[in-house]
Amino acid sequence: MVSSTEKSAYLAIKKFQIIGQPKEICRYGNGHINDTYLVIMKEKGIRYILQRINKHVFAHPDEVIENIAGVTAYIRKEVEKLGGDVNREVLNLIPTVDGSNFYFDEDEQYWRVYLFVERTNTFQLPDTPAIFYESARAFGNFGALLADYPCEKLNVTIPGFHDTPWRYKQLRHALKDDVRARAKEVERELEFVFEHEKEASILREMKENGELPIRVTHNDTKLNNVLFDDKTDKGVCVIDLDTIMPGLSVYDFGDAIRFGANTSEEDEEDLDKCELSLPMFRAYTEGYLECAKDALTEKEITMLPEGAKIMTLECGIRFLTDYINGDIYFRVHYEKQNLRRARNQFKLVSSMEEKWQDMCAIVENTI
Ligand code: ADP
Ligand code: GN1
Ligand code: MG
Repeated sequence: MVSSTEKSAYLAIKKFQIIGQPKEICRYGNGHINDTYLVIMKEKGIRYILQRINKHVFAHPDEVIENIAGVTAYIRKEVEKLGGDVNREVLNLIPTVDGSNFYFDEDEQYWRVYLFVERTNTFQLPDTPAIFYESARAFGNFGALLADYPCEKLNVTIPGFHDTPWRYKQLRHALKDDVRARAKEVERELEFVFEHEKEASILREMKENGELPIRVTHNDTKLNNVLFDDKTDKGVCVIDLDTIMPGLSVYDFGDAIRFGANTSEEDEEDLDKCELSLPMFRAYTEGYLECAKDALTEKEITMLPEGAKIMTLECGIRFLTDYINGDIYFRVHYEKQNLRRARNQFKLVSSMEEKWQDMCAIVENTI
C-alpha cells in the first residue's frame, strides 16, 4: 500500500531535473524533523534524496532553502579551489524543471531534492573515538570554510533556536496549558530543570554583552548529520543545513557532545547506561580544536564545556516541552519517547557535572 505522503513524493520527484526514471522511493534516515526519502532510479548509478520540509518547525521553508542555496554555492567554490569533489563534499540542490530550488505542491508542502552522496555511511553513535574525532574535524572545517560568509545574508529559520531562557518560557507556556495533563508526571524533571535556570542563561548573556562573538553556525551538529566515507571513515560532507544561522561556536561544539559523547542512545530508558564518555569528549575536543582553534577566541575555548552542558540541558527542556505539548514537534516512534529523551538528557547533564573538572582539564590540555 502506498501512503498518501508517498504518493505525493512520487508526484514531487517528477518536478525536479533528475536524470532518468524513478524506480522506487523509500523512507530514509533517522531525522526527527523532515520526511526524508531515498529515490532509486531505474538507471543504475544515480540516486537522490527527496525531502518534505516540516512546515510546523520551519515557518518559512523558502527562507530555509535560500540559506542552503547560498551556503552550498559558497562551499562549492571553496571545495573547487581546494581541488575537492564537488559532488561529495557539499550538498547539491537539484533544481525543479522551472529552475526553482524547491517545489511547492498542491497540498502546500515544500519539497527539495539533493544528489545522494554515494559511498558514505552515517552513525547514530560513534563506534570509536576515531569516528567522533573525524566528525569534529568535519564540523570544525565546515565552520572554518564559512568563517567569512556574511552572517547578515542568512535568514533566521527558527527564531530563538538556541536561546535557552526562551526555551524556559516555552516550557512554562506548555505547563500552563498542560493539554495532555502530563505535568504531574514530570515533577521530578521540572525540579531539575528549574534548579538549573540561572546557569542556563549564561550563553545568552555572553552573546548579548559581546563576550562571545556571533558566527555562522550549523546549530544541529548531531553525529548523524555528517556523512562518512565508507572506506576511509573520514568525514566527507556536513548535511542537514536547515538551521544554519548566526550563532555561537559553543552551540555547535556543545550539541555535538550532547549527542555523540553520550554512552547511550538519546532515548535510552535505562539511565544507568547514560553517561558522558570522557574518551569521546577528548576525541571531539581534539578534532574540533585542530580545525577551529586559530579562529576562536580564548573565551570561546574556555566556554566549550559550558556549551556542552547548556546544549544538553536545553535539548532536554525541548523534549520535555514537546512531551507536555503532546509530541507535536519531534517525530516519535512510540509513546513517551520524548519523555525518555528528556530524562536521558538530564542524566547526561548530571554526568557532566560529576566529570566537570575532567572536561575542563581536557579542553585546557588540548590548546
Ligand atoms: P532531518 O532534518 O530530518 O534530520 P537530514 O537532512 O539530516 O534530515 O536527513 C536524514 C538522513 O538522510 C541523514 O541522517 C542521512 O542519513 C540521509 N541523507 C540526507 N541527505 C543525504 C545526502 N545528500 N546523501 C546521502 N544521505 C543523505
Ligand atoms: C532535531 O533534524 P535532526 O533530527 O537532525 C532538531 C535538533 C535537536 C535534535 C535532537 C530543526 O535534529 O535541534 O537537537 O533533533 N532539529 C530541529 O536529536 O529542531
Ligand atoms: Mg539530521
